[in-house]
Formats: sequence, C-alpha cells, structure tokens
Amino acid sequence: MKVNKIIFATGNEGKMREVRMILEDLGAEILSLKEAGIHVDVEENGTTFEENARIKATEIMKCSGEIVLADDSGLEVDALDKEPGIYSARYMGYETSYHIKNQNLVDRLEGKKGSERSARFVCAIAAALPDGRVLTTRGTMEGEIGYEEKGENGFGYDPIFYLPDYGCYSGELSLEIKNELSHRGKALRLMKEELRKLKEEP
Ligand code: ITT
Repeated sequence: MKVNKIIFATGNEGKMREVRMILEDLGAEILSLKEAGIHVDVEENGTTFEENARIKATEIMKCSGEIVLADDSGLEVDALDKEPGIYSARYMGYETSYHIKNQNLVDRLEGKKGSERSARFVCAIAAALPDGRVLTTRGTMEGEIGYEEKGENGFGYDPIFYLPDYGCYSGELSLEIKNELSHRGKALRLMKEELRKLKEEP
C-alpha cells in the first residue's frame, strides 16, 4: 500500500511540530489540516481518547481520500478523578489561557504532596485508511502536578507537569527529549511501525 502522503488532523501547532519530527524518517509528506486545505470542524463527542481519535481521523479521511492520522490527548489528574481527561482542551473554556487553567489545577491540589499529585498525559492515535480500516495506538507519560509553572517549551499543561524521574518539568524539555519521553512520542512511534507494515502490503 502506498504511504507517501499523510494528513495529520490537528489545528494545534505544538502537536504538529512534535509529529513532523517523529514521522520524518517514514519518507512520507506530512500535511497539517491547514496545509491540506481542509477546514472541517469535527465534533469530538466520543467518551474515550481512542474513540475521539477514530472519529476525527475517519471524518477527515472521508473528505480527503488520503491516509489520515488524528490524535486525542489530555491530562489525567488522579486526585481529581482523572480530570480534565478528554476535556483537557475544553477545560474552563477553549478561550481561557493555559496560565489560568494551570493555576486552577495547582489550586485544586492544595494540601496534596508527592504521589498524591500523580498525573499522566495520555495520547491515542488513530490512522484512518482509504480502504476503511482504522488502526489505533496509545502512549502515556507519568508524572506529578507541580506547584508553579516552569519552562518555556511545549504547550498546554507542560509548564505544570513535573517528571520526578528527570527532576524537571515537561515545559523545560527540549523538543527532542520531550518526543522521546512523551505520550504522543510513544503512541506515534507505535503508529509509525504500523505504517511501515502497511508499506510492505501489496
Ligand atoms: P486538535 O484537536 O486540533 O488536535 P487540541 O489542542 O484541541 O487540538 P486535543 O483535543 O487532543 O487537542 O486536546 C488535548 C489537550 O490536552 C491540549 O489542548 C492540551 O491542553 C493537553 N495536552 C495534550 N498533550 C499535551 C502535551 O504534550 N503537553 C501539554 N498539554 C497537552
């Protein structure tokens, strides 16, 4: 099967930077929605990360006819019943700045220490193929919610996500290191293997 053009269905530039770097050696052209000239707003009304990724990828595949990858990702905070979870982008409203969202999560964990602040980033990736098949992969990155924002890199909740094993915040990681450790990096590398297998198919 030909795998020379892939659309990654996201409007998030931070994600796109990570994706391009990881899929670079697949030898395929990777286009964002904007670059592919697609302007559809897909309603992510699933109840799991996987379901949302499948909905998004399938919808965009139908209007483009190309292989489409989509991810759904988010932050699960254990002490908050895994909030914001699949609502991570919508948490406190799409227009609310991450500075405010991050401070709100820190405030809600007041009085909690160490492992009581445990959290993880989750990423599910779906690939919708023109022949109707949909493949999914998942990756996670474990950590804790810190006490204040740190670091200028990354996006979203990266500045409050502390990695105890590395003694730093996700917002302090270079793109290269974040891609090695992150939920999206792990899920994408698994998906890259699936895409390599597809390339072998007649
Ligand atoms: P698209 O739907 O267009 O891809 P989005 O930002 O809405 O963009 P999601 O629905 O997957 O993407 O929401 C994921 C949210 O979870 C994202 O906006 C961040 O708030 C958070 N998030 C996911 N991965 C993250 C990461 O690597 N670093 C920081 N925050 C992340």
